[in-house]
Amino acid sequence: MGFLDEAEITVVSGAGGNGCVSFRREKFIPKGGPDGGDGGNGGAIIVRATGRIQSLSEFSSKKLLKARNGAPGRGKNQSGKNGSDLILDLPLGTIIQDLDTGRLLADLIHDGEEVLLFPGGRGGKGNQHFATSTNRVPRFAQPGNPGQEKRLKLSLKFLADIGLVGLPNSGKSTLLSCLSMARPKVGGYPFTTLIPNLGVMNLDDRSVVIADIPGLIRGAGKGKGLGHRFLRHIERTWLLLHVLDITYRPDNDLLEDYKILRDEMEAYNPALIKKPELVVINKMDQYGPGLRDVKKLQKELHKIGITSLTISAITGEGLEKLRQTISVSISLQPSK
Ligand SMILES: Nc1nc2c(ncn2[C@@H]2O[C@H](COP(=O)(O)OP(=O)(O)OP(=O)(O)O)[C@@H](O)[C@H]2O)c(=O)[nH]1
Ligand SMILES: [Mg+2]
Repeated sequence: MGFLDEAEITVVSGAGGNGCVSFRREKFIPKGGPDGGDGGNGGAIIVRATGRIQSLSEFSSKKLLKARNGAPGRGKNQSGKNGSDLILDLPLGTIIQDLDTGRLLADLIHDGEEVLLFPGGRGGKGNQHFATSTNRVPRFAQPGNPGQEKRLKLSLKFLADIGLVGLPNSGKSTLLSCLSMARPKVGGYPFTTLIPNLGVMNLDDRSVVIADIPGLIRGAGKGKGLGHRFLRHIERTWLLLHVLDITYRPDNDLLEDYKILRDEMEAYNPALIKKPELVVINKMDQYGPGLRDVKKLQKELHKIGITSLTISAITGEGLEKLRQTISVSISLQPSK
């Protein structure tokens, strides 16, 4: 199944069942009182967050979803059964809006969290409730209330702690596989990653979620490469790892590569470049004559206030230091 992070669906809550008009019929009691039961309530629309799914792809085909109607009441004061609720399991980080008004209905950020979007129609009362001293034979009952129909917009924005950004082929996915159990596709060509990947890193006593997104190039904001829409999945992170490839364009300025990416991030959402960031200079196993002087590069980065680390995601060099540095950043974060 493909990856989908936006979907529009229509949901309908269940109608309430009608109340019943009925009278007791018992031997030796010719005129029994009213005994019509109440209609059951219609099923509600409920959304539930789950960490088991990471895409809205099932909604590419499921566009109309309905809760069940309540059953009508019956004689002998029997109430109709309530209609079952429609529970939509959505990935963590899904934002649910009313498509027509734009109103925010829910933002699912805790695993297992359930939010009732709107209830079903109330069941109607049976005629058992309507007997009075002046009207002992009420021949009417309440109808059930109808269900509601709403168009919803679902938008997924991953709830990751750390985002991996960088030009294509810089080694983001390789790094994700070093830091977590995730095994994203890795390839020696640009745009190997076509959809975002999530991995979980165990660090000290907590789990840190890392998001790896497709590489960005200059002009991504204008649709070049895979565009920049995947940046939404790092919007909720608190730390960015910006991966630079030391072997990339040896005759060129790596600082320039760094800036290209920052400009693209800023154009998408200026808040992105205000996030704490660590620059990770990768592929140091290939470091040698003809490549950019890494010490000088680190000094230049330092001058503009950026901490950088050198690693090789292939040999593992520098990864322990990286984990420690991430751990320090975590301890500086206000607790979640
Ligand atoms: N020599 C060396 N190669 C590396 C290192 N890290 C990654 N690579 C290689 O670089 C290539 C690209 O790696 P990926 O992890 O797919 O890069 P990416 O940044 O995820 O690429 P996109 O998904 O296309 O943006 C692969 O051939 C990797 O094997 C490293 O530390 N040293
Ligand atoms: Mg990749």
